[in-house]
Amino acid sequence: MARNMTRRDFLRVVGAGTGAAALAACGNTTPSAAGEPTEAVQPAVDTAAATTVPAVDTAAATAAPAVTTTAAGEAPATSSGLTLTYWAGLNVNVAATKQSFSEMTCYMELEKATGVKLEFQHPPTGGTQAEEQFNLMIASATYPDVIEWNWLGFPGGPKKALRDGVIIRLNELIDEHAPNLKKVLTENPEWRKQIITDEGDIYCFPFLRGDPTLLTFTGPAIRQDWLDKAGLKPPTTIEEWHTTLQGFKGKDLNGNGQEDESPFTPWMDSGVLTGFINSNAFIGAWGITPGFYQDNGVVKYGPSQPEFKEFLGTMLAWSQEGLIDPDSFSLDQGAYDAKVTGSQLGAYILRVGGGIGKFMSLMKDQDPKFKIVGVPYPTLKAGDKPILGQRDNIYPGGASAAITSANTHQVETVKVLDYAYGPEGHMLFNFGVEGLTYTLVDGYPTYTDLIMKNPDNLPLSQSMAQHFRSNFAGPFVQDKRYFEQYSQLPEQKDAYTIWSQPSNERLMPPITPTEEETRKFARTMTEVTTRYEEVFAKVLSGGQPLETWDGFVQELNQLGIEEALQVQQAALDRYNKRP
Ligand SMILES: [Ca+2]
Repeated sequence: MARNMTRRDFLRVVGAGTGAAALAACGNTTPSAAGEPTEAVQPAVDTAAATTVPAVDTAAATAAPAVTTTAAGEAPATSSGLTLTYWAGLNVNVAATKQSFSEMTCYMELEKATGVKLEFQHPPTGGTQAEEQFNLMIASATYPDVIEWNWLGFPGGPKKALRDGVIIRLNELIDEHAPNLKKVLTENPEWRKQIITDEGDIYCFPFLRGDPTLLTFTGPAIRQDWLDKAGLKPPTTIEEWHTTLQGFKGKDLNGNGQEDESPFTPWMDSGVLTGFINSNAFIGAWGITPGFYQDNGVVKYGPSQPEFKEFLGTMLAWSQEGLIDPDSFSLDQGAYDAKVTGSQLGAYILRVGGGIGKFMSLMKDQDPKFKIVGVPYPTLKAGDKPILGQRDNIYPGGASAAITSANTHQVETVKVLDYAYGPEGHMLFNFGVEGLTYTLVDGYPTYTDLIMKNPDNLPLSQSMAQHFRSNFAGPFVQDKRYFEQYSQLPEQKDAYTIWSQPSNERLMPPITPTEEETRKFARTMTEVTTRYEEVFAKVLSGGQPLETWDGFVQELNQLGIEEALQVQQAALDRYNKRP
């Protein structure tokens, strides 16, 4: 049995919000899961000695931007210039048209504003290559000045990265030289709590989702035009879902004369369990999640709970009635996309951008009636408010910038990184340059046609990524006004609103297990996760009876689930006591 557990696996099994965190970790966020990193620089170089740390918009005044007029990309490290090496995953949307972050408008402007040049080092994109390169870099102990990474996923957590001397503690540096981030953290103590270690150390310039509306982007969705054809209303309870799916069955709702439709699939990304894991949809009706969650401060594991069997039994009944697509056990993304766009599915678990937005735009010419809408997370009782859904943490962990121990220009680096958290940098990294990529309309930063109706016909995710980082994670505070324009369809906006209803108090915050705890946890969970997915799919497909779930719950004990729970509990307790 494989004993190695990747960071992504780790984050996934840890629980809450992990789907997005894991994705963000390697910079490969799907557009919908986007956090978008922005970055900023602050003045620099030869002003290092100065303690002024220009409040954002006074940057020009204080920074003595000697390099300001130098053409971007060629700014030599003059006596007034400084070059910092900066390792970061190259987001796929940037990679579509650029070789490097240095070609992005925001970084060219950052250099102008600060006089500091960032020399980017990007690992190859795709698969686990970024992670492999990261591991090699850490093993070699040869570090660039700055590393963007998901430090929550570092083995042993950020505390270990600090103790091993990979990166440095930033508390004092931020106090003295990063007034913008300091202000952000002071004004938002809950954000601060998420980004520090259990000991209170600050270790990165974090990616922060600056508004609750940016935390939710996955949930149950359904074909509105099928509901209309079948004379049904959007379902709100598990029972209503049952009725609706039955109402879809055998109706030739795609009108091709064949019974080639399936009412529902929970398949997402990589498997039949993943949709539930990514969203907590359906299972949340029973008050539990498919992973670790907390119940008034006590950590529990969903699959061990009696409610899990009830949930699974319900899904099994749907499956046996032909309401769940039997191909759900063998789909891949291509086959799934073909089924959705071929109108062979009536309901799914989708993301706002990468699901509803993607499929609606793919189908808008082909089938103008094709309409997918988000529907509420189902509850057991009519009228109840759903308590569990998908919600990411404000600090999902991904693409946050740490200063390494090899950096000999710590103060200058802190100032550069701090720029993004001030008014000017915030605009630069979320919206780009006024007059070029946005204009202020009644004070609202409105993207120009260069972004929204790109002359080269680039998709929005790519036209944005040529200029700024708002649609992918990075060291800045993400602005909700980006998302308001990114989600162009009313169906996307509505889905967000509907999926944001649950209070999600049972989700886990971004905890940081110690190195020993991580090892212990992985020892158990690597095997648990494999068996869990296997047994779940077998029961749901009718390959083994529902009663065998009881045996699996016992097996969980033998595999050491209690130990994994203790790890989670200890980390949660420490989190709750953070200074
Ligand atoms: Ca048909």
